[in-house]
Amino acid sequence: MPPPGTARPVREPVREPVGEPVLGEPVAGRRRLPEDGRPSRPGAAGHRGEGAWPVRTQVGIVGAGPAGLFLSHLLARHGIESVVLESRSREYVEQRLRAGVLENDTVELMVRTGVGDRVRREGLVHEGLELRYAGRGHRIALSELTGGRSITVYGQQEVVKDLIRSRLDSGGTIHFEVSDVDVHDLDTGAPRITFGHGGERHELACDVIAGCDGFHGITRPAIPAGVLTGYERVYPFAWLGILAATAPSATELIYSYHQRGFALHSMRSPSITRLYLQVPPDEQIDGWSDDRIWSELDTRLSTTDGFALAAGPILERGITPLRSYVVEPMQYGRLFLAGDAAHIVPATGAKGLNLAVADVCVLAGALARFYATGRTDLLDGYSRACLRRVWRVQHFSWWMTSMLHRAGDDEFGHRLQLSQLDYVTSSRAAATTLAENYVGLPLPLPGS
Ligand code: RFL
Ligand code: PHB
Repeated sequence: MPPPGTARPVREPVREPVGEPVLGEPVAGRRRLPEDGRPSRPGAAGHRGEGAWPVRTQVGIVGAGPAGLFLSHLLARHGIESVVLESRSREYVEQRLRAGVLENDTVELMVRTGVGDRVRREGLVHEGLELRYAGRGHRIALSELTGGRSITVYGQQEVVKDLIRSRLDSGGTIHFEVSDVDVHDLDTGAPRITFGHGGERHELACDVIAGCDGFHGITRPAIPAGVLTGYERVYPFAWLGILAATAPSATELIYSYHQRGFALHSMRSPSITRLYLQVPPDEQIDGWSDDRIWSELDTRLSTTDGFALAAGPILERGITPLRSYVVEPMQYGRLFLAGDAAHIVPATGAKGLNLAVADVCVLAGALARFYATGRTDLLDGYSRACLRRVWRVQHFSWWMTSMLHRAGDDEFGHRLQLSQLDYVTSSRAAATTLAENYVGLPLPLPGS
């Protein structure tokens, strides 16, 4: 077996014999959601104008991040048509630097649904991680503790590239650089999306709208006041993240708790390192020279046995706030929220993208059941089904964040954190709890 952290193949794909319908062609046996008792329209997406703009689809998806793209991909496998509307350019979403850790079943889902070739080839499979404190490292054997499950380090923008290519190659519709997206008639059987492009307004009639437009999107705020309840925790720190052109200094991720604050050593490839530092929430990036960043990382990642951090040219840098947020319910009428549009987790648990994937697995399954049988039970239970996992992941992300960040001069809290770290790194039961959550709870995978 190769050493942990090196690229190696994930299990072989189990492909399902599902045909990909071309957008606009009726699919045999497809049903439409009834529109308030009116007979549903024929199964084809209509087009108008120059023929490039669909005016009708089954599922209108706002946002081409991981949630929207995975949803469109999964729906297509069930023969359900969708149109994805994205405010940014294709280049922008394919370069946006974000997540790096994919759970076991996120990768498995990609592989089993035919978009996993590159993640299997280029992703770095990790079977453990390190918790570092008081100058010493302690390995959490993720795979050994979870019956062989693992995580894969593979950039979010690579997942996005893989999904966009797959959707477009198989005839899917994604419109980039649309403006002024708005959703209407959500509490009727015929919701609509309006948007601008090239100086013209367009309208898309849908059976269902999926709000996959992230935390700052327009779908959640379009729900009438009084329907949703938000639950939030804001942390008194942020992360300063860098991408550096230097080989990782260790084969596994290192989560380090230090008197001066948290630091994280991660990576993107054998020659690119990703590193993070805890900073105050209002920190300005201008105050951080390259030397200051490397020196602070060096201090916070140092060990008594001489760990050496390799420095190199910094390719990108940015500051991200840490926040926990959940909205309940995740549905209003024919609008279903998924991913960051419905919840945010602090990045310490490496969960946001993975949770977005879990939401859209539930939504795709519920829509597939409806279009196949006419039953709405899974759609009606969408929010409840998602929120069970959302709160588990919220707890894990909050717990990792609380254990690993320095909160002012709270000496009592500091000692509690050391005690928790000591427990997690010495008790198999406690380490298993971390490992089980970190590699991710099972997803409803096709072929299982
Ligand atoms: P996204 O990715 O924000 O995508 C939403 C998309 O909607 C578009 N949009 C609109 N489109 C049309 N009309 C509008 N009005 C629109 N408004 C917005 C946006 O342009 C965008 O393309 O949400 P989605 O799909 O729910 O995906 C969520 C993930 O992106 C997010 O949770 C993760 O990046 C979080 N995260 C991590 N997650 C992990 O699972 N593992 C990790 O290791 C991990 N590390 C991280 C992270 C997030 C980070 N930052 C920068 C927030 C590390 C960091 C530093
Ligand atoms: C990353 O590689 O970007 C990364 C890794 C682990 C985290 C968050 C981000 O918890």
